[in-house]
Amino acid sequence: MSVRDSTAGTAAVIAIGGRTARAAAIRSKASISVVIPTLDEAANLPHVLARIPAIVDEVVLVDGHSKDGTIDVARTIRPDVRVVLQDGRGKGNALACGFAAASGDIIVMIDADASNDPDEIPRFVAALLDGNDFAKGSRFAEGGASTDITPIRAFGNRMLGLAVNVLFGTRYTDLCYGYNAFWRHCLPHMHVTCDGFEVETLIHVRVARAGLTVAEVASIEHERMHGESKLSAVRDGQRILRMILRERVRREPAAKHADGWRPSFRELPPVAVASRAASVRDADDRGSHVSRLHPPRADLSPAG
Ligand SMILES: Nc1nc2c(ncn2[C@@H]2O[C@H](COP(=O)(O)OP(=O)(O)OP(=O)(O)O)[C@@H](O)[C@H]2O)c(=O)[nH]1
Ligand SMILES: [Mg+2]
Repeated sequence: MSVRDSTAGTAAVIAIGGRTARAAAIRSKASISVVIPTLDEAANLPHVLARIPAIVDEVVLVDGHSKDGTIDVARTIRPDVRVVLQDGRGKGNALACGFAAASGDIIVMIDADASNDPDEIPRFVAALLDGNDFAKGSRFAEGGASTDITPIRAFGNRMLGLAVNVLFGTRYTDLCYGYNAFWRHCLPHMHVTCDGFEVETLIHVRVARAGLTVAEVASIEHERMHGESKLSAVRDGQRILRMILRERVRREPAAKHADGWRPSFRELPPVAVASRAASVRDADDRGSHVSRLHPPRADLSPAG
């Protein structure tokens, strides 16, 4: 099925409830990773992490060198969170790093500002288990909504979405939305190489060009809970438009170059290792002999 047919299944996808999705996910044994990009989201993160449903196997937080204690907050609420430091700048680079680090069969991308509801994850997963390659969140599909988007952004999103639909033969109802899920096999086709907020557009265009099956999943976006948006409607709108035009003239499939490229992210050691090393260090500092009874101190610097 081509992407042109993809939204035909929207109603069915929307109708699948959380319990059905959970049961199906358990039956399918597909593992699920959630990738969350963060830049100074310490105040919002608790509202996101605490609501991640139990069907999720792994949470990968990709931090852009936050200065507000985002990583500490994440580890306090969810000690098993994997913390990755992005190797460049921007949301696009953060997601590329998170996708490279994620181990799940299914990968869900969700914002950290509490505007996306983690309770919707089972419905995205259900769309994938239903046979689709990519589950694309939409605030404008039937059942979707947003109390966050401003009129100017809604207009820009609509115009850019129209351009993509005309140029790539898609039927997307919402182009610039960061809540999506996909099977791992989509990654080479997405081949995320951009830095900024044009990342969702790049993904949706490349997925369409690769002929993958996309189902839109109605989603309700809430206002960012705390802090400031990092997006600028004019600057990022222009970046998105340039990206659409670049993709339109690109001849080769994105996947052709995907093999030799991987972002060089760094992952912090897990909390258990860090705290064990800290206790050994404390013991050293007190002049105790504990350090001789334990393995050498773990390297607390980020793993390469
Ligand atoms: N790691 C990382 N995350 C980022 C960066 N820029 C934005 N983010 C995260 O990407 C997500 C979306 O960013 P927002 O600033 O909320 O952008 P937006 O959702 O388009 O804008 P609003 O609707 O106004 O909130 C949030 O979780 C941010 O913390 C970055 O440079 N690095
Ligand atoms: Mg936001």
